[in-house]
Amino acid sequence: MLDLGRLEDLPQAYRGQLESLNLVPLWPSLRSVLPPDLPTRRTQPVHWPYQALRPLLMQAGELTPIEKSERRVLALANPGHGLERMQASAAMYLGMQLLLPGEWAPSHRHTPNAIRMVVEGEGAWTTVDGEQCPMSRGDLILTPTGAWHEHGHDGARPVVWLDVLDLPLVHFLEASYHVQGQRQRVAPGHGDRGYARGGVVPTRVFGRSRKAWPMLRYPWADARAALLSLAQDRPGLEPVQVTYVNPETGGDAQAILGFYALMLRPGQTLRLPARSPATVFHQIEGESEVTVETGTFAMDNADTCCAPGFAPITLRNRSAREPAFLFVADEAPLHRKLGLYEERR
Ligand code: 1HN
Repeated sequence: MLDLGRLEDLPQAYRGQLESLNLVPLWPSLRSVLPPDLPTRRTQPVHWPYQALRPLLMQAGELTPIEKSERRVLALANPGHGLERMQASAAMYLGMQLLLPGEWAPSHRHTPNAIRMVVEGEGAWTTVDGEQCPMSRGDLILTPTGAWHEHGHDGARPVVWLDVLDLPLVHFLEASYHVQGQRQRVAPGHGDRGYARGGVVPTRVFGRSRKAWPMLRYPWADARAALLSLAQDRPGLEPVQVTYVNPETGGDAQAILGFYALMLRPGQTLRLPARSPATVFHQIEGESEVTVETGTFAMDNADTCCAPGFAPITLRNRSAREPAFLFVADEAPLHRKLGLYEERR
C-alpha cells in the first residue's frame, strides 16, 4: 500500500496558510475516509433488554408529565455513536415511548419518517393524517414524512411502543424540522381494512388511490397469519419473512428504512449474509438468539438489538417447540436507492 504523507510532515507555516484560507490537504486523511475493503462503522452491536428498561420508562411516567415532554421517550442509543447523539445506527433512531391512560401527545408533523411497533398495552391510538389507528401488540403504524400525527390513550394500563425514525440521516442532511398542529379531525376509512387481503386492492371507477401512503396500519394478526401460512405452504423455505410494502406500488412501505417480519421455526438457525445496511431486531413473540460477528444476545419478549452493516448475523430460535417472531428494520431501501447496497457471502 502507498505510504501517504502525514499532516505533521508539512511545515507549520504552510499548514497555517492553508488553514487561514479554509484549505485542507486530502492525503493525510484519505485512508480514514476511504479505508481499505471495509467501511469504518461507529455502529456497535447493542442489546436493549425490555425487562431492564421497562421500570425506567415507567419511572419517567412518574417523573415527567406528558405536558412537559410532548413525547415521553427513552432513546435506545448506540454508544458507538456517542449516547448524546441518540442514534442506533447511521440512519436509524430507536426509542421506547410511554403513554399513560388518559394522556394525549399533541399533533405535529415533521420531515423524518417514523414508524411505531406496539410493544404492550391496549386502548391507545395514533391518528395519522386523519386516520385513527388502534394500537395492539405487534401492530406496525407508519407516520411518513410530513404526516400529521398525535397519540391518545383510552385504555386502563400503560401503553409502550418502539419508535423507529430515519432522524439521524435527515438531521445529518440538515433537513429535520417539525410543525406544531391542532387536534386532528378523524376522517372515515382505514387503510388496513381497505387493503386487508393481499392481491386485491380497492378500486374506484376511475383510477386507484391517490394517496402516497394508502396503508398506515399493518395489524400484527395479519402479518403473523401471513408468516404462518407461508411456513406451512413452503416447509423447505429457509427465511420465512414478509416485507411491509405499500400495497399500491409493491415497493417498500417507506422511502428510507425497510420493515420486515420474520418467523423462525422451532429450533431453526438462520445465517444471514453480511449486508451493507445496519439492521435492528425486535422480539415480538418467542425467544431467539442474535449473533453478530462474535457476540450473542439472548432475545426475550420485547427485547431490541442492532447490528452494524457488513456484519454477518445468525438468528436462532431458542425454543424447540414454538415459533419465534421478529420485527426487523434496516437501511436497505436507502442503500439500494443510493446504489450502495451490498451483500457479502
Ligand atoms: C416523534 O415525533 C415521536 O411523534 C416519537 O411519537 C419519537 C423522536 C424524535 C423526533 C420526533 C412521536 C420522536 C419524534
